[in-house]
Amino acid sequence: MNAQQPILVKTDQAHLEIDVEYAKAVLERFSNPWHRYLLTLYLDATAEALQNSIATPPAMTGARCDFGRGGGARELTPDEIRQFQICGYVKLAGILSDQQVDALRGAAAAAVESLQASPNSYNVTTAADALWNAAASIDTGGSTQHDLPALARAIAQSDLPRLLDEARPDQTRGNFLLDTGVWRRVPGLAAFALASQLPRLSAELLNIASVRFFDDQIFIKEAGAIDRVAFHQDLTYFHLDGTAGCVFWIPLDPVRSGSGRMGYVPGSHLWGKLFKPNIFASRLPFPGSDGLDMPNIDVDPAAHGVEYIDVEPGDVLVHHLLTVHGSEGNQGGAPRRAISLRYIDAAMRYRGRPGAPPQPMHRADAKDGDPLDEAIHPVVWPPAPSRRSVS
Ligand SMILES: O=C(O)CCC(=O)C(=O)O
Repeated sequence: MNAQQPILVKTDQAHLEIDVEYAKAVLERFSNPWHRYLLTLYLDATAEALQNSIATPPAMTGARCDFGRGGGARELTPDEIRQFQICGYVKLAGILSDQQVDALRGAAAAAVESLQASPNSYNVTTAADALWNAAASIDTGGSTQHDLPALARAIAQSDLPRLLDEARPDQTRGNFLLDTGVWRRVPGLAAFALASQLPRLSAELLNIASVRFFDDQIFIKEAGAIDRVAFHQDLTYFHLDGTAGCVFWIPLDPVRSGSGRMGYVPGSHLWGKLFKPNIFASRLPFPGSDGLDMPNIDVDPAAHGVEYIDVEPGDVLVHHLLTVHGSEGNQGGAPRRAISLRYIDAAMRYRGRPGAPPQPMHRADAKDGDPLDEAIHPVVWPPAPSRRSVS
């Protein structure tokens, strides 16, 4: 192979021209073979020459991704971009293809099957049942992200209530399951997070030149999981300096009133305020956390102008890292599955926030001002300058 020359790759659709030097330079930044493999997908690197230079990790064998770099069901409209910038959130109706929704449902199923393997997974329902029952012993399920005994002490000293919607008499209670950093064990989610159109949409919504994938969370509210998520702002959980970031909340089921809708406070990303992170099951802040106390929005969301949004699979809700939001419980008889993917300005650096829960994706020895770890937070936009050639 002549490394100076772009290589022409015959794909099903067309010839694809890849700047090999650029692609190799990008690959060099990724020391983890998983990420190198994923990046080959991101680069559309079907070139034999490139693939031969990359060791495919055994766990990834056969994992492929057909999302297409930067491609997707449709483009953003100017109104959607304006709504995101003015309101701090927007519903992108029908932005994902059926194929993408199916792939994400598969990823969510794989995540739930392997939940026990994650040090960051929690059954919020059973954990909260124990935390609000001082006599109960707390089963961490092997997860280490949160200091549950410290939360139990804070709850015992507070009169803030646990947030639950009313259970329907005909519906048995279900569990609210949560996990963080799923992309690192579920290849289908990694491929989507790194290689779908979402990195490009982030650049357009935030009006930034380069985008880093920050992390993911899955939020599964089983049928009858009536746990609400207290109103909060994502940035103050994340140990980041800077504010330019957005969260794509991707429903995998239809969501209506009573089945776990997301609700947003319009314009709250422009308030210029940082609120203490709370424990989700209640407005109670994490002990020792910095920031202002969140207004008591949960007691009367309508009085605070909260907009709750109905969605279908294929729709995506996007909010700014500073937008105040929360969710309703799922009183219904079907699960409400959602995946949340977070993208930030590639220039943002680490900044520790006292009291905020440690995030699994930050290095334990990270110091304020450190750049983010490229292997854990890859730059996903702009892509390598490959371009279609005349076939
Ligand atoms: O899915 C939910 O219920 C809450 C999600 C959320 O708060 C988020 O994605 O930031």
